[in-house]
Formats: sequence, structure tokens, C-alpha cells
Amino acid sequence: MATEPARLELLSALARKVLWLSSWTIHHANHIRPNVDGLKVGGHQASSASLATIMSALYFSVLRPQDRVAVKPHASPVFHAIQYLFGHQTREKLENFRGFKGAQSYPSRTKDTDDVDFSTGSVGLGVAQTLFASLVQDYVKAHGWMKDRPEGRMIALVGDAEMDEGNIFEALLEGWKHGLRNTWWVVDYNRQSLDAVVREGLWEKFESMFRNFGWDVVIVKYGRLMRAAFAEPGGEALKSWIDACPNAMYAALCFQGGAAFRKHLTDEIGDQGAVSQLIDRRSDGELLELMSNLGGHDMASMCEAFEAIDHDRPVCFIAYTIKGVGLPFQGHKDNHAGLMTVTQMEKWRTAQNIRPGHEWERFEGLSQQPAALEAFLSDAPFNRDGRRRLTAPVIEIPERLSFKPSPQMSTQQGFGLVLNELARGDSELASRIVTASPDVTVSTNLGAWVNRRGLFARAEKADLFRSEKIPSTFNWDFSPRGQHIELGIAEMNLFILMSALGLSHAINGERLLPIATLYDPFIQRGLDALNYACYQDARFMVAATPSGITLAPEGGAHQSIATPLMGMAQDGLGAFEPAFVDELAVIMGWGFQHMQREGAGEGGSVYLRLSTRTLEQPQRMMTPDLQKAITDGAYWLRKPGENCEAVIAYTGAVAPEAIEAIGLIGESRRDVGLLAITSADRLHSGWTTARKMRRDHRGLPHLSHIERLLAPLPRDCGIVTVIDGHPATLGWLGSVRGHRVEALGVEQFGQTGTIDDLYRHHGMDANAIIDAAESLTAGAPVRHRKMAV
Ligand SMILES: Cc1ncc(C[n+]2csc(CCOP(=O)(O)OP(=O)(O)O)c2C)c(N)n1
Ligand SMILES: [Mg+2]
Repeated sequence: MATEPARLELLSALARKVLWLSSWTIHHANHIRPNVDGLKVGGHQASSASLATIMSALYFSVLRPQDRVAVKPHASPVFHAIQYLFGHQTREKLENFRGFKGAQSYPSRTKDTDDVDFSTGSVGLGVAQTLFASLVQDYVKAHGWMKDRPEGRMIALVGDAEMDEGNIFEALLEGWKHGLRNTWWVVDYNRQSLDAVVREGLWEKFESMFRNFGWDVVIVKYGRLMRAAFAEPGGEALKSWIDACPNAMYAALCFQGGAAFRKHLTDEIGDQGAVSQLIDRRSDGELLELMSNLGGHDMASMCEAFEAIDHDRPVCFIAYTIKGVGLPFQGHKDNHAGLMTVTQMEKWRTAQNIRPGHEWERFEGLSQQPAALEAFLSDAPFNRDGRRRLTAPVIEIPERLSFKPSPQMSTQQGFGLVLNELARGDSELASRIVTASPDVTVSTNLGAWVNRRGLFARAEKADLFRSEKIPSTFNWDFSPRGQHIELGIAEMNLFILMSALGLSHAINGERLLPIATLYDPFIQRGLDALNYACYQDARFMVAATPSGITLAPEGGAHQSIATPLMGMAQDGLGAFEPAFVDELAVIMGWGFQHMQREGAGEGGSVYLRLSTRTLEQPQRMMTPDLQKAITDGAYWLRKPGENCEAVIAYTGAVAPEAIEAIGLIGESRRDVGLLAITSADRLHSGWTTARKMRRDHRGLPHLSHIERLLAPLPRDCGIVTVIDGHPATLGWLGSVRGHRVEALGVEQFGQTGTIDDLYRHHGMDANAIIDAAESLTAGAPVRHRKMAV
């Protein structure tokens, strides 16, 4: 073990190397790598530089293998440089930074190969991810699955302007409710955002807010050089000047350099005495070094601050930094996307003792012994256990999920029944399910599951209504064994919790099968977090209900029109909209398997768009073929013949309208088909994949499910599609084999009414379907129409 001064010296040397390598990586991508487009690749040299010291302190000294980090997106080059020094990142990938298959612009769990714990990019989300990851760790521990693994700290490196993101505040409140522990947020307080310099005094707001939520707050403002200068005669005045200096002025002086600091200090606090002497004892270079020695750039101060934490309460470190520290544009308000010129880089290279052609060498230009640096790196506690990405065995899923059938049901009800059945049993599957809902547990039919499996909290808390013997349908007991996490209303939190629960196999080595319930329209409130969760390959199931205009009297603000398209467009999420409960049970069973599949392009999360509309349920055998067709996305509910004139293809809760229309049309048209679509998303992606495979492997007759279903239809057969959602969801069906399509659905929202009123109003009742079919087919008019009630 190196002695303290020797350790600090090695750490500081490595931090300088990290700053160099990160800046060089960006420089290389912009000035050296041949760039056919002539556009700069970019790369945020300034934003990255802010964190070189702090991240070096963490990775090279403070972190333990069980700790997990979300790195501010623009510090990606610093992260990659650190991993390069550790030997986890290749020179080839760094040379190809921001290029195709190169090191990623923002750290990515799925695209980068150098041990990224949590992806970042959309600011704010990675920060909240650490908070929820810590709650998930508590969940795993409370369920007895931690074995002898030590608890990790979940750490976010946060930009000060990033703190504007509302989802961080939503997460803070939720964290407080759940007794958050083991979470560190390190705010890179460089007082600059993308556009400019931030408001004065932000740190005070952060401090009081975090303390208010029970966090420890550590402000690391002055480096060791500064603290030593404050102890000199005249030092007090210097400290007061620094404290009073507005952010923009400090930043501007850091940019202008030592001479400018000298002039300002002399004009403002020069006294011809101790203060003047303190200033004059230093050259311009030394003065700039002193004034740039804010806490976040001082290895000793950062290590001290981190190492002083001896409790598991959450901690916010506010580390003062200078954006672009050490680079020619440090402190300049326009430096966010700033890049050093070739000349500036050349000058900086020389100053660092780096020989031309040796820029990528790990210890080039450092005066310390390479062997000492190498030994220090390989002894870093962070690396002690080797690979930090864990795995967990696959949980077995029964052949078929059962439920207590009734002749009339809604899919939302069916969802509750399937879970209730699971809750009654003692399967491994049931023990690994964790549900969560943003204050809509009861109204999304999770009640029966929660009654049996209980709510999760680290400490027992009995349902007072129950202990007071007041009748209530729902048992609201909290315990460490509980399997439902009740959240406040913020949907962003729901999806970030899914992101954390859905990575438990990789982070904690223990698989969880998370299920979120919410109202379908509010997917939009959490959409970026949902996208984020999918982007980092978290695995979960979303049951969104009620949906569409079918929630009729509930009204406009709760109607969802665009969600079927979102479900289709979201990478990593398989979207389903079953009409009947037997379909739903099949999809859920498949979903639990899909959530566990691993390998390139394999598996993903699942979105169930459900409804509160009660439908008559089909009485049928669930054959393996039907089962497969349901999860592939569609099956014939009425198979068309050779001369089929019209097909009605429906999705979800509008099944009765489609069935009624097909009956009425059948009176006038002999050959009609009814296609039940359980997943427009699966059908569409199957179709695009098949086309791609045919292109890539010319001649291979790979046909997708929808191509096979539509193949027997004559060319002049018309297809009417209908969905309680945007008509474009199914409108593409005509392109599969060139059939004409009338796509029915919803394009405006806001009306309340009965389902009949609204289906009529939006042109998706049986009569509208018949009209559309008629317009697509030749022959006499369809004689029968649905009678008005
Ligand atoms: C949700 C989202 N909105 C906008 C951006 C674009 N953006 C990237 S960094 C940034 C400002 C960052 O400022 P700060 O957090 O203080 O980081 P610094 O670069 O100063 O370290 C913005 C607006 C983004 N990445 N994500
Ligand atoms: Mg900033």
C-alpha cells in the first residue's frame, strides 16, 4: 500500500493522464481520424475535463467492485480513458470515439464494452437510476438474496445544470419515502450549463433541498492550495473575495488567466500589505493554479471528502469545478461544445511532455515510474473481483398461466386474475415477480395480487384499518417480504424503477421479473424514462390500462390515441393488445420468457395495452398453434376462403364491433375473413425482419407471419382495419401484399360519452366498418346495418 503522499501523487498523475487521454480522444476523432463528411464529430472536451479529478479519485481509489456508477453523459471520454488505463478499453475503440462501433458518445451499457454500469444521455435519468438501483438492492437484500455480497453504493456524477431536470426531484421525494440509503450524488458544480453560466447561489438551494430530504451534504469548494493560501497572512481576504465573486466573473477570469486574476484581486482587495504580498508572491502561472484549485480539481480534497463518509445515508457532494479546467477555453461560457485547435493541442502536448506519435501511451509524459503506476492500477479495489456484470439463472415459466375464467371479462380484469392465480401458488416465478404502480394499484386490478403478496418496505408496518378491524377490500400491510412497491403518482419514477428492477440480474446477480401498472395515457408522461429503460436493456412488463377512447365516460384527458404507435416504435419493447383473456394469459407467459432471453437482439420488455371493456369470452381450446399465432401477432378468427372479398382486421377492445360487422357483411358477401391482431408490433417487426433476411440472403424463402396469413387473399380483396387508437397502427397492412386498406381508428380526443356514442362518433362502430368494407368491395350494397339502440 502506497503511503498517503505517494498515493496522492500517483492519483494526481493518473488524473492528469485521464484529462490528457480524454481530450486527445476527442481531438483525434475531430482532427486526425479521416472524416469523410467534413463535419466535426464533437465530444465535449470542456464538460469532460470538469470531472477528470473526481472520477479518477473514485475509480482509482474510492470505488469498490460492488459500487455502481452513472456517469454524466458528457464525461464519457473521461470514463473511457479511465477504463483504458485499467486495460478494459481498447485503443481501437478510443480512436473510433463516436464512430461506428467505437467508444460511445455517452456511456452505454449495451453498446460500450468497457463495463458501463448505467447508460446515460438524456440528462437526469441516470441520476434517478442510481437512487432506484439502491432501492432495488434493498429489495434484494430484504428478500434474503444478497447472500454474502456486500452492499454497493450507487453513485451518480451529476452536472449542475442537469439538476434542472424535474425527474430528479420526483425521485428525491420517492427516495425519502422509502428510506433511501447507499446513494451518492456528486454534483459537478462548474456553474456552467450548455448555453451559459448558471444562476448565483444554486448550491444553497441544493444544500437545503437535499438536507430537507434527509441527505448528508458535503460541499467541496476549496482545494488544498487554496486552503494553504487562506492560512497565510491576508488569506482571509482572499477567501472572502472568492466567496463573493459572481460565477460569471470567476469563469471569465479562469478563462483570461493569471494576469487577469492579479489585476482584479489587486484592484479589489489589494492593501499594499499582507494581501498584496500574498498575490505578489505568486507568478501569473502560480496565481492561476491557485485560483483554479477548486475542491473538485484537488485530489486530496476529493479523496478526503469521499473517505470521510462513514454511514449509509444518501450523500450529495457539491464539488466546485471549472468547466474545461486545464484547457485553453476553461471557464469560457461558450465552451460546452468547444474543441481545441490543432495549434492549441500541439502546445498542450508539449507542455505535458508527450512526444508526437506517443499520444496513446498509457504513462507517456508522467514522471512516476511506470511499474509503480501499473501496480497502483492493478491494485485498485474497484478491479478486485474482475468482471462486474453479473448474471442470474433463468426462472422457469409454466407451460400455461391459468386464471379463473368467466364468460364476460375485460383484459384488465383478466390481468388481475392471472396475477391472483400466480399469487396463490408457490412457484419460483411468483416469488420473483415484483409489481409497482404509481398510486393506481387498485384501479389497475393489482389489488388481489397485493392482498396476497403484500407491500414492500424495509420495516414492517401493519395496515391500520385492518388492525382496527375496519372492513376494507385491500390489505395494505408493508413488510420486507412484500412484493409490491407502491410509488407516488410520478410515472417517470415508475419507469426508472422498472429500469432498476429490470437490471437486477446484471447488477445484483438476482433476477427479478418486474411488472408496472399505470393508465395507458400516462405512458406519455414517463415516455423518456421508458425509452431509457429499454435503451439500457432493462427487462420488465408494463400493463397499461384503461386505454383508448373505450374508457368512454372517463373522458378526454384520459384517452390514449398514440400509445399503440409508441409501442410499435419503441425499440426493446414488444407491444401487445389482446382482446380476450385467454390471449392475454398466453402473452404474459411468453412475456416472462421474453424478459429473460439474452444474446444479441434477443428478448426485451413487454407492453400490454389493456382495457376495462367487458367482452364476451370465446370458449375454445388453446392449442399450441393458436398460442404461437397469438404471440406472433395475429390469427384468423374467421378464416377467409379462396374468393375472399373483404377482411376485417381488428385489435383489442373493438373485437365486438368487428365480429358484429363481419356477421352483417356476411349476409351480402359470401367470403369474408376476420383477422384478430394481438400485436401490430410483432407482426410489423416480423415483416421487416423477413424482408431484410430475404435481401441479405438472396433466394432464402423466409416469410413472415403476416405474409403467410395474407398470402391466400386474392389481390382485389379489401382490408378494413380497426383499433381503438391511431389508425396508422394497422394501416400498413395493405403494403404487405398490395391490398387496398381502409384504416379506422381515433384521431381526435376529448369527447366523453358511452362506448357506443364514441365508437359511432369516431367512425369505428359496426356500421362504419361495414361502410368501409363496402367502399372497398365491388357488388351490391351490404344490405344489413346495425340498428340504432
Ligand atoms: C434531457 C436532455 N435535454 C437536453 C440535453 C442537451 N444537453 C446536454 S448537456 C446539457 C447541459 C449540461 O450542463 P451541466 O449539467 O451543467 O453539465 P456540464 O457540461 O456543465 O458539466 C444539455 C442541455 C440532454 N442531453 N438531455
Ligand atoms: Mg455545469
